[in-house]
Formats: sequence, structure tokens, C-alpha cells
Amino acid sequence: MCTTCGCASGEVRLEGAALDAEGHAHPHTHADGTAHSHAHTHHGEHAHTHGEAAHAHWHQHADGTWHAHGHDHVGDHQHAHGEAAAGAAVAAKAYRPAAGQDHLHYGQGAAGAHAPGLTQAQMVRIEQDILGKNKGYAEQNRRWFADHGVFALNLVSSPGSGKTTLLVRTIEALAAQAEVAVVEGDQQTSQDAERIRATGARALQINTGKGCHLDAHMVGHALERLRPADDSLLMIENVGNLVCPAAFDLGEAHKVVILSVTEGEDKPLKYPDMFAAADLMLLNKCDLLPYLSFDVARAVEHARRINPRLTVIRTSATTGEGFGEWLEWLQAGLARARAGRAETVEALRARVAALEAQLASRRE
Ligand SMILES: Nc1nc2c(ncn2[C@@H]2O[C@H](COP(=O)(O)OP(=O)(O)OP(=O)(O)O)[C@@H](O)[C@H]2O)c(=O)[nH]1
Ligand SMILES: [Mg+2]
Repeated sequence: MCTTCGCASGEVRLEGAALDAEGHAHPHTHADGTAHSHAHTHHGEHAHTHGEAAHAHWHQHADGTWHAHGHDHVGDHQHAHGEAAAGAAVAAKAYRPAAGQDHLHYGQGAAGAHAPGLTQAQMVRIEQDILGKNKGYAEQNRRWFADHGVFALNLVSSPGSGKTTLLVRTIEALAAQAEVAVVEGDQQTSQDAERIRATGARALQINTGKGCHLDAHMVGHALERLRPADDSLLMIENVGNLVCPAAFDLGEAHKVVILSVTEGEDKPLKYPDMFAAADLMLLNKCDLLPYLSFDVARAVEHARRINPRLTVIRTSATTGEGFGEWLEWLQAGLARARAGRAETVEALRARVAALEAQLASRRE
């Protein structure tokens, strides 16, 4: 999972401006007396994990390359790093994958993944650190959405499944009923945000650089700029990637996974985390079914084997097939979000009235 590989700290840009770039240098001395230092840059969150006498460093160099390595220290120490960690002892215990005759499985340790030079325990700590911080930001976003009656969705899929095309058609179909704002996530370019703006809706582009997913911290900054209207719909189009965005809660009401029929029925089984995390699957590009051997029933069975509660809607963003059901699903969510805000406002009014009554009785 990408919480272990360093891509959580990419080169994030919001509409072209850098976000939270932070650089620093580490001067180090190893137990053997050798010393060297180098500068490297961290963007946003990053992790250094330390054990008793050993630790692993995972960081990005100024030239953009990443490395992670572990080494041992005895007693008091400073750290030593060299050009691309030359001379640093890689002491982290090698991880042994589960092995069969024709099969190596790197996902069966405690961390569920593998990164060279890191032990499973170190990886678990890094992941807990990153996801723990992300959870705090996600809760802030969720509270903001609730306070403003905003129905927020996180659209996740592999590249090219039709997310932006679906969004454009959805915005046009909802124009008379709800205000829609969009956060677009891509490694590079603002093309998707421009496609959304062409509909008249507001959109903000986040470029993640080397990062392969949006996180809740980025979305919080996007909200500060985009300020979706009260009682509106916020669509967050995640980076096209069927793996990493599954782990990151953005504070959304639902993850919506889009699977297009050109991708194959087996995808829910091969990439289960995403289908487990989603509440709705849009099976898109159904207009192409006559030309393919794609088996819809099998695809749905695979998805529900991973997530029995998954709602499935068959759509085509080009012909509009399935849009009636999709728009109904959206309207129901919008109504729930608006009712939640109305209840909060009502509860606050009642509280103010009670306090005023208390003050009045004290004055008498
Ligand atoms: N036939 C057909 N083509 C579609 C449909 N939806 C999208 N496409 C096409 O699929 C291609 C990719 O669509 P996008 O909307 O850019 O896909 P995306 O998921 O936003 O792509 P990324 O943002 O790069 O991950 C485009 O050529 C669309 O015209 C559909 O329902 N049917
Ligand atoms: Mg797109």
C-alpha cells in the first residue's frame, strides 16, 4: 500500500501553487565514526521511524529520488547519510514473502505490503502515523461538510474509466436542482478541472506530483479555496488509481468506485481494497457491451463477494444510460445532508433560546 512507499509525500500543487513544502538537512555520524550530511526535501507529511537502537529513514532527496534505509546505532549517536545513502548499513531484517512453487506473496506480513530496507513493524508504524494524521484531517472535513449540509463524494477508479465524463454529464443533469463543485486530483495537468469549468461549475485542481492519491489534508486546503455552497454537492475526483486512494478517508460521505466494462470482470477480486471501501459502484461504458465479452453478472458477483452491501448502477456517460437511478441516488444523499444541517441549525437555535431564557430569569 502506498502509505509505505513515500508517495504520500509527493509534490502537491493546488492550482499551480506549492503546498507545505519543507526542506531540511541531516548532519549525521555513524557509530563507526564516519560522518556526512546531505540536504533533502520533505513535502507535506513524511515519516521517520525510530526503534530502540535502530531506525529506518524514508525520505526524498532534493533531486526528487526517494530512498528508505534502516541502520543500527549504539548509545548516543548522530546520524550519517551520504550521497544516496552510501555507507549507511542496511540493517533492517529482510522480509520473506510467502512462497509457493510459482508464487511469491508480499502481502501476508503484518503490514500487508513490503518496502526494501524496512521491517514489517517499521512499515506498520509508518502506516499508522500517516493514516492517523489523515484521519484527523478527514474528521475536520467531515465536520465541515455536516455543518454546511454538503454531500461530499470521493470518486475512485483506474485511469480513464470515465470519471470526468460522468461528472460533466451529472453536473449538466443536476443544473436546476443543486449547486455542484468539484475537486480534481491528477498527478499533472489541469485539464479535468477545465472540462468541469466549461459546464459553468466551480472546480479546483490538485496536482499530486509523484503522489498517487488525494489525502484529507489536501482536500481541507481545497475546501478553504473552493468554499462549496451550503446544501450543495461536492464531487472529489481522485487520482486514477485502483489501489492507493482506497486507504485514504477524505471526510466524504461515500466512496463511489467506477469500473468500466473495458477493464475486465476480475478487477474487484484483483484490487479488493477499493471495492471494500466503496458504497456504490458505477459500472460505466455500458454502451460498449455489445462489442465486448464482458460478463456483467460475473463482475457484479465479484464485487459483491468483496463487499456484499455494495450498490451497483449500470451507466454510460456517453448515452446517459442509468442516469435516472444515479441522479436519484444523488438526490437522496443531498436530502440527507441538507436535513442534517437543518437539524444542527434547529438545535443551535433551541440552545440560544434556552440560554436567553436563563439570562432573562437571572435578571428578574
Ligand atoms: N464509450 C464510452 N466512452 C466513455 C464513457 N465514459 C467515458 N468514456 C471515454 O473514456 C475516456 C476517458 O474518460 P475520462 O472521463 O477522461 O476518464 P477519467 O476516469 O476521468 O480519466 P482520468 O482522470 O485520467 O483517470 C474518454 O475518451 C471518454 O470519452 C462511456 O460511458 N462510454
Ligand atoms: Mg478525469
